[in-house]
Amino acid sequence: MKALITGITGQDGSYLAEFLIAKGYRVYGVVRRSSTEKYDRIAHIRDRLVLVQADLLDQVSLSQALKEIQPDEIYNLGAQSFVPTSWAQPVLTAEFTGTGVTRMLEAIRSDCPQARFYQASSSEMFGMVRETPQNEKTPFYPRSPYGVAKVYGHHITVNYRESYRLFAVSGILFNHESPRRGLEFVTRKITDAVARIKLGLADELKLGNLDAKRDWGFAGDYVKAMWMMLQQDKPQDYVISTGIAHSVREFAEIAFGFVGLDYKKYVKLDSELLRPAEVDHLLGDSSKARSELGWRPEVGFREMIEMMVEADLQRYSYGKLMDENRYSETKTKALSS
Ligand code: NAP
Ligand code: G4F
Repeated sequence: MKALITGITGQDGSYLAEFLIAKGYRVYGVVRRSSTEKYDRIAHIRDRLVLVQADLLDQVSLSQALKEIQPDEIYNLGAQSFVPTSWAQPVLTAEFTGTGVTRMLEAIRSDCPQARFYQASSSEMFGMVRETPQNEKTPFYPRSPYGVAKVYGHHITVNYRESYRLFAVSGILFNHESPRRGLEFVTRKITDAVARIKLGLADELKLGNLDAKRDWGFAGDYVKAMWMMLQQDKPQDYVISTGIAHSVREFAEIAFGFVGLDYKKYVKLDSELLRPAEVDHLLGDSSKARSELGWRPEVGFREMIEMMVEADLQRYSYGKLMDENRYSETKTKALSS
């Protein structure tokens, strides 16, 4: 089996590539041209991947890639995925995250219509939620240019399925995190700061809305659901979530608490980090995925936070000491004091 992944250099792309390689797939990853390569997240599997240059902004490059590779499965994870940037770059976000989906679907339609297609939709589409919890039938009310672009990507996927009978599905995934999460997202921003503060490299953390609530899961669990959706007899859309929401404040409390610190002493509120329109509370109902796909999350909230803090502590300890023995000693000290 051949799978093509856009966004392979991102958090989800790297976990999905690992998962598919372990299943025996030949994995092709779309990368865009850049003056410096940023392949950190896939460095450990680089020799088991085939990287192809293409861009969601460029129809010709997508068609060429599909024509040559003829993948059985296509996972469209590429996007401008950071919500605040979508206010600063609304048109580019619409192109990457919205119209890019149509370019990919058009390439599939003309160059490999038999391929199964997964679109990375988002709980951000629910925005100012119409009901709680949110399921596959909950109406959308996006609150950012990113959310609007994802709604477009979602509907065009459904439309191409219905218009051209493509096997095209949309996974509506709630927030999912990991040690590979980008440093600008709130979870990783917190765990990174906890590590730096614990090791004496920083003394405060500026955050925006501490009361926002998200249904946070572990990225490694969520990429399995993407694959499961493409193994079904019929193409359908699924919500993927844990069914439990926590606030940013609770996340910070657990992350700081894990290394014996009180978040209240370090977290400073910065009004510059508040958003023009906020999504206050997301909570997903993934019962359809649980009953039809047999999917369920395996890593819990606290376990995931601890994994992220540990990884950031290791990263900074290693960079600071550059010595294997002293490194593990410091890590143990940091965790036990
Ligand atoms: P991420 O870490 O920000 O990765 C985004 C990926 O998209 C990167 O590989 C990036 O490549 C690539 N990309 C950006 N613009 C592109 C373009 N024009 N052409 C081709 N590739 C492009 O995002 P993630 O957290 O892994 O999320 C994966 C997908 O799921 C995204 O579509 C995101 O919107 C969606 N999603 C994420 C979550 C979540 O909680 N993580 C929840 C719901 C939905 P570069 O390395 O070159 O920048
Ligand atoms: O971590 P965030 O930036 O993630 P957000 O906006 O929920 O978006 C993520 O999840 C979506 C799924 O619902 C994805 F589609 C999207 O691609 C992305 O992966 O912010 C989470 C919450 C927000 O309410 C924000 O206002 O945390 C709040 N927050 C408070 N202080 C902060 C900060 N967010 C960031 N990034 N930085 C802060 O300092």
